[in-house]
Amino acid sequence: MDTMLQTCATVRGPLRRPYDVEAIRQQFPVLHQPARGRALVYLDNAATTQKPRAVIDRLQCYYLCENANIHRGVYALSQRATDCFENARRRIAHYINAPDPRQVILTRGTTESINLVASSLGRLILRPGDEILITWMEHHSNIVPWQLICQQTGAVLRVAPINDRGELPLEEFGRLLSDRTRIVSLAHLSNSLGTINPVRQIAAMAHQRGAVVVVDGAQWVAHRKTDVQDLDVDFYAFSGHKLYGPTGVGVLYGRAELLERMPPYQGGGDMISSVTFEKTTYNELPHKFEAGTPNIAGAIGLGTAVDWIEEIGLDAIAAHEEELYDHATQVLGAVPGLRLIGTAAQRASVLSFVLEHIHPHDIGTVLDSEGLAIRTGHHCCQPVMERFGVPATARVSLACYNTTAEIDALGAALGNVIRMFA
Ligand code: 7TS
Repeated sequence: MDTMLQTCATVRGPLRRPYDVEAIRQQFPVLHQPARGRALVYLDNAATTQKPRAVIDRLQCYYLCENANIHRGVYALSQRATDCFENARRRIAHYINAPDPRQVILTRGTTESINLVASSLGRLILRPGDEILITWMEHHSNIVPWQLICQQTGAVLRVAPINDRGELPLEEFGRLLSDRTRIVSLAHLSNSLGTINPVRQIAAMAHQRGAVVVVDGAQWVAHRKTDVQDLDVDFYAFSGHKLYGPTGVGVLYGRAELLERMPPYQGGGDMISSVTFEKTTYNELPHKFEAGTPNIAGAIGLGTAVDWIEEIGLDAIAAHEEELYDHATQVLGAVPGLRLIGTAAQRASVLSFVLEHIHPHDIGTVLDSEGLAIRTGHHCCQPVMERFGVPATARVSLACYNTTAEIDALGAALGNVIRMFA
């Protein structure tokens, strides 16, 4: 047991400076297995990232020596699990520069975080005829929850258009903001186009009209620094699994005054202060929004994931990924008949494309036969596909462990696709 506990204390990854992509790759066991008889080239990081050994070990360690339910046991094991869980919350709060860990609600992921705001804030502030403004580039999980609350409250969903490069023109966005706009919700980084939205500027515009600003940070948080105070947004949602952490855990950061006023999202254990059949009073933040036993191991694993990222340094990761992105843009640009979908001046991490006369699923299938994992389809952004007049795209998305050699392998494989379908 002593050895196990010792292991638990030392699961963090070693410092790597300067950027040593091979050393980083060594920390990802899944990357070192063959795919279709070749070396796996994993380029579907927008769907989910792989997990470093530090995170996998931390999960194992939790179940080996710390597992107990939290916030309720007087015994040592439960107190230890509670400490680990709350410590993870503090590390996550630090990662996004939240002023107080009480403003970090642990959810199942981005989808649940957005549903929580839509349902709870929506019930608090929306009246018939009020407006919610989203953008044309949103993931379905930043569209459908707002449609649901519109149906329940009589509010109206407005959609800001995007241009042919996949950017959000701010003049048009500004024209759609009105005195009826109560909520503005948008992606920080688009999962289908790679567009980076000027969130701070948009938040300032929305706040001038008195609207609450919700940001879907699912694709942003693993690639660039996130400072929710500097962005001055009211809510910020993301998923652990796109951040080198476990699945089934995510975050909703919220402004304290709003979270205090909002009604609970779900009822159950841990979210109450007292219950009688006549009246229930609710627990304080963040527990008011965390009904039932949470994903304890997942949250602890996410705490380790953000530590792991901070040890490498997000600036170093961003610089590496920018280099890769430029290289990928060149490699894809040299493929005959390839059209990039999403050419915003500010973009990162995601490259979506179509090839003349070849269906994206065929591209994906041929690439898979050569060991390359990319995503093909609508990426849960059907309105984006409609906007660009394509049924689907092929999408390459980057992470800290990808290499220029992998991008070259992609270029060669796309050459094979073209030869095969010529
Ligand atoms: N928002 C954005 C911008 C996303 O990219 C995704 C997932 C979500 C929300 C939902 O996240 P979840 O963790 O709650 O599922 N995007 C993708 C993708 O691009 N491919 O697979 C999932």
